[in-house]
Amino acid sequence: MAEKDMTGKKWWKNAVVYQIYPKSFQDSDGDGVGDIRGMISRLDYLQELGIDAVWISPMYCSPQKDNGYDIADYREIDPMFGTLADMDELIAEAGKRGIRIIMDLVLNHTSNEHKWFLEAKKSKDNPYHDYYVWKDGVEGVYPNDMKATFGGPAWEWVPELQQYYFHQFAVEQPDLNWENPDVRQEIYDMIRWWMDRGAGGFRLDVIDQIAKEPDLGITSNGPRLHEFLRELSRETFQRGDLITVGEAWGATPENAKLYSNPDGSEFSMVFQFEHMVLDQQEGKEKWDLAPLPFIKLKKCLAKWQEALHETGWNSLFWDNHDLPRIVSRWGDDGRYRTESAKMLAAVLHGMQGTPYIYQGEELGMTNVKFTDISSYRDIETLNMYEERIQEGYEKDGVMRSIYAKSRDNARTPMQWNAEEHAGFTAGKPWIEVNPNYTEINAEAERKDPDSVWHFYQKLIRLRKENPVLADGAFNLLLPEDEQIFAYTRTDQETQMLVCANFTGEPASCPVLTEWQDAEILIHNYTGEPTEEMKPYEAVIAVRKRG
Ligand code: TEU
Repeated sequence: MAEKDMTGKKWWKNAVVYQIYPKSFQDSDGDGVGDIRGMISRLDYLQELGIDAVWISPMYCSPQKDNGYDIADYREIDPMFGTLADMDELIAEAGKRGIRIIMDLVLNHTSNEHKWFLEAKKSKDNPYHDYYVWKDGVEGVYPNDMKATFGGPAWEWVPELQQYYFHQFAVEQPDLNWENPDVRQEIYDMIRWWMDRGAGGFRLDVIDQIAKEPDLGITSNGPRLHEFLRELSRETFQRGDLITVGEAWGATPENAKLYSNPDGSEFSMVFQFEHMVLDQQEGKEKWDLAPLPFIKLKKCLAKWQEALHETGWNSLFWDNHDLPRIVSRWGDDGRYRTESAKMLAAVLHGMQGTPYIYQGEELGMTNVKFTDISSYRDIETLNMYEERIQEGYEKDGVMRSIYAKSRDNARTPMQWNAEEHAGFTAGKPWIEVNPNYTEINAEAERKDPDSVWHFYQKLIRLRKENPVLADGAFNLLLPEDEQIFAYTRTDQETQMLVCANFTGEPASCPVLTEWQDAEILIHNYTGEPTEEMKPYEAVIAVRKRG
């Protein structure tokens, strides 16, 4: 795999990444949990789809309180997923198919079962004590009122030490102290170790939260953040030809230019989430649903396109393992499921940046509605349910929030075929399969040339064939239109039009008349597109400039 193409561009600017949530992708041994050998058996599927890299959520040794985002040993694979030898084989087998493996690095916190933490809580003079964030105090009087993302206070009392430790996520996920240079060196060493094993890139979990000053209530974008990131990058990533992506819920267009500085001093790109928090009540939690004015979404995406053009690099995504399924969120998972899934894909893949596809998105997989809370598995969902029921919220309302936003929407098993458990496992799946697997599954979609799957395959190919998709400037058309999402991408020679009806009603789009003579590259309805766009219709067209 060449480091740079002829124009000196980074390879990942033309790449499409696929995300695997290992617990739910493919089980090979019948224990109901996905594993590495299962992944290896599906590499041909991924190659056929045409993707360049796979980001895999954490598979390190972990007590699995947060499905692997609580790491107990960064240099071991959890036996549930396989062995280090399996991992080496996965990297090698993927490599043979031109696919790089992107590892997930959780560097903000470890598991409370990590040996560093077990040592740290033995005594204040233990060499590992300062690996974590502590505060002297008295039992029951919290250092301040900071809350943890998964519920409850962000401080946990350790009676033996008469101290609190700080945790932004679960109690079982103590925060690392990045101020301590030993912590940073241990981390760099571990990353280099994975680079030597052939990791092709890294996704960095909640990376905007590593530089914190909990005393001051600062947990995101702390003053030393970019200093730490530049050191991290220099000591590790810059020694290889990697793709790196930082997860930053607190990213703004301004700091995204630092994270994804074209000089390579930090990462290749960031995940920003501004478009993912628009459908919640301002100042409240994601569970507090609010209708989303489409124009807000469109303007938000356009703003990011314009801001990072030639000054940074976007990552493009609708879904991941923490988010509800896009077709249920902003499409129509009933009557127009296929059309709307394709429309959403076209709008995203037409933009500038590196697209990410979350497992099952290429099938138009939908949210799930388990009627009983006991079918849910996610710590965030379960803690919220408990908390809100105790606070007196009405159960139906809480369930509605779960149906709309629970992370388990994304975590039901991959739907491979119409056989029992969707072909995911021969055993009992750790979380139930979405009952719609008999209709929505990979086998059926691969046989059907008009499926969502084939549409994705085509979009991925388009990105390889049309340099304007990687480089072209973005220009939003019809900014005030309440149904149409239309934009152009323009470079020296070419202009491309992406035009989509974001609603289930017909919509008039005069732009399409102006583009009548252009070549249609992709279209989610049969027949010529006309000014009258059908529900969720989407078109990508191209013409030479002149
Ligand atoms: O997510 C970061 C994060 O902030 C999420 O907890 C987010 O707020 C939540 O999912 C929204 O519902 C990362 C990982 O992607 C997530 O799976 C982990 O649970 C979390 O970090 C802690 O490591």
